[in-house]
Amino acid sequence: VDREAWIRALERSLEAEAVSTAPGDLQAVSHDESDLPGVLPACTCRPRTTAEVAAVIRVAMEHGVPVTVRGGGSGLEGGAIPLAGGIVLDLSRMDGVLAVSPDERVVVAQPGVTHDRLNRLLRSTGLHFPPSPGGSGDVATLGGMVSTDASGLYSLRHGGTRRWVRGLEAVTGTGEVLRVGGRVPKSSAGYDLKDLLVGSEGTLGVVTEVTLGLEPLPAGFVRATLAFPTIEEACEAAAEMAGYVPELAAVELADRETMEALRALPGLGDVPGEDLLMIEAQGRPGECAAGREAALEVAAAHGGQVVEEIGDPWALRHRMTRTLREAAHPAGVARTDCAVPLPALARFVNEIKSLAAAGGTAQTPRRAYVFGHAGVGIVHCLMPLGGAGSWTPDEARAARDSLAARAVALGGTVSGEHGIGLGQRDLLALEHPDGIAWMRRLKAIFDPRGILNPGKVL
Ligand code: LAC
Ligand code: ZN
Repeated sequence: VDREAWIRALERSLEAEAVSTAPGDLQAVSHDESDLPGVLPACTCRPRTTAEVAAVIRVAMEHGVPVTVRGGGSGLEGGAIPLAGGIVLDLSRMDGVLAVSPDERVVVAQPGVTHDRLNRLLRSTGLHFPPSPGGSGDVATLGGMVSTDASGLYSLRHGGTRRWVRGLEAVTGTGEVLRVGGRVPKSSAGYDLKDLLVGSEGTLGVVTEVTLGLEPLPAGFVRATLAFPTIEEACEAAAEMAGYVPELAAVELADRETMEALRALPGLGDVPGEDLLMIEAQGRPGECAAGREAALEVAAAHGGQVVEEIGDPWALRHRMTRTLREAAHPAGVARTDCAVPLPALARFVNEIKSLAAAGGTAQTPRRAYVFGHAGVGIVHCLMPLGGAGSWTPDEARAARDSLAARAVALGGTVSGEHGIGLGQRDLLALEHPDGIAWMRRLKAIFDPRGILNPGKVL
């Protein structure tokens, strides 16, 4: 009865067709790209304006209904799963690019614009929004990227989303519209509420508009794939390149197990079965050549050699996450997205391999696929829960916990880029034993009724 009351209130606040309780619509927003179990909400709302978002939040507040915001649904830690039911606020219709200001190198856009679409629209200006979420730029939205401070391949040169956010508009859990930050690249005016909202995964406010800084497209780039005798050598070379070769915009690691899994794909040509680094230098031709040469020199000192026969390394790179997950279908994968300081990278990756080797049998060794953004110390370890080399869920959870603890002990983080969401919630206190209480206090200020994405992050 109560449910009917608040759904009717939503229908009065939005266009009727923007509110749905159709089973197919609920199913579609019940999960993300993680393998965490989905949860059906009671309804979905697809607003077009900030005023409509605020209206939804006010109804939710009045009736104590949980609200889970959803962008492209490409998150990997369950941030968009409507754990407590209630309303899914699907922002995909808020997909307008509101203003581009090339002289200022700024764009203002709604949160539902996808990463790739924004960059396509900007192409004629010669500018772009550099953080790239790897293989999911076609789906990942600006709002979603802001909510996790998403990054990817180019984080070595361009950082994560946070570095590019100038200003935000958000609706808080009180239903108030808040504008934070601004347009200029730098400000010292008071507490930075913008940086608080970036990475808050829909738990403090619903981002309804983003102002982003932009950068000129690189003058050019060169890419190379390098094969190493061992994964330690690959990691050590990555750490050295990231430190000493400033022309490099990306230094990506992929271990031989990952490459073997990709070999099974049709149409990829010769996929080397070795531990690899994939690199990209950006700049003018001379800078690209210098970067490539310096990287090859570092590689050679670690026994690394250029793999000539492989084409564009990113064609392989962009398929890793989805391919490994599909190979473990339907159970899927457990994953880590820890980051460690570069001098500890090889040691950390070795610990992953030792953990994998400590279980399974000689006939059926457990697989731990390792790849990631080695240049910034981010390591994705994917543990299949089904198919070849699988782990039991308990084994995978124990491994994930122990790797997270190691990453923190080494001075790293439990989440380099995917966020805490639901899947990594029990790890946050490891990293922020004191900070977590302050995060709870902030949450209570922005969302006093606890309606925004309950059960996530904290
Ligand atoms: C990647 C995603 C999983 O690096 O972050 O492929
Ligand atoms: Zn990644």
